[in-house]
Amino acid sequence: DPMAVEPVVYGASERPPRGDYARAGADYTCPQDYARYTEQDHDTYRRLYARQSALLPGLASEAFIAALPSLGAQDRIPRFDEVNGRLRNATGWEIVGVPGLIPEVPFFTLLANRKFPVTDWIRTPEEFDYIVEPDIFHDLFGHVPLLFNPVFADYVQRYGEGGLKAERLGACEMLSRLYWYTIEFGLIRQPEGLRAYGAGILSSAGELRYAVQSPEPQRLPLRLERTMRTRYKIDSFQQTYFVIDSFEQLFAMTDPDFGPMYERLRKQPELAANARDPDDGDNATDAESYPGFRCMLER
Ligand code: HBI
Ligand code: FE
Repeated sequence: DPMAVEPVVYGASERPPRGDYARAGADYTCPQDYARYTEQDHDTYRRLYARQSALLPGLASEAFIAALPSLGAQDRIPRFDEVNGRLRNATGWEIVGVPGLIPEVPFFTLLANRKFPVTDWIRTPEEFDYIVEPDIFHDLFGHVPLLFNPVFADYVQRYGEGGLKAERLGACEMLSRLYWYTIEFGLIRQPEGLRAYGAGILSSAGELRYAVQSPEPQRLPLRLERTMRTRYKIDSFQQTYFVIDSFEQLFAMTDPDFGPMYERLRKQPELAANARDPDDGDNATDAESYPGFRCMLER
């Protein structure tokens, strides 16, 4: 019974998954049972959307800000089939309901087929400020807008295809770091400065300003091998962020076959989330190199 497979959760967590997986099919998807949402659920979504969208200017990537209105409803939980009407037209993607985190292979399979799994339950009001497991707000507000961007949407599908290969090569953990440091916590350089494009940053009230403006974390140019060696934290702000110049650059990085790289990486030690590596020296993009931060350092 496929439900017997415990869904993967980021990192080593013994917490049982929160969603009701009995509702899901063999591919782990389940219909969005819209009637199940309470007025409180819609109110939670409205308040999360209002707070988060007010934080975006100057911190979120312009591609994200431009695409956000495509989500539609702001004062209640959007209907997936309404979002899909627009999303299919834009990039051929669609969102499907899932009870929560799902195992790697079903997850990669959905992405490879241009289907993004969106958790169908929403956090309680008590969890307004922080929730460890992704809920509908994280998935819908954080992940779905950039699926309207053609280049980023192609990257996510390529990631899914790569994930199925990685699973066969026993390289899921390495590849999941690329997901974590791009799709979840990626930063992009714009002419005006750094901006966030990762869903984990964009759906977080606290981490959005921290990731873009704090001098505390290190920020490094995205390089596949450095990133796939770097472990990540699942329940605190990131200590390292990786920066890209464009979604085209990110997509182009997935051109080569990752097989030989995985072989090289297996022979190299992993790096802690806050590690400094000798090779970083000439690439470190620490606070000084971003004029925006100098003022903070001089304070
Ligand atoms: N499942 N629903 C869902 N959403 C994710 O983002 C997700 C997942 N399962 C596995 C997973 N992410 C990570 O292991 C990726 O790095 C593959
Ligand atoms: Fe996510």
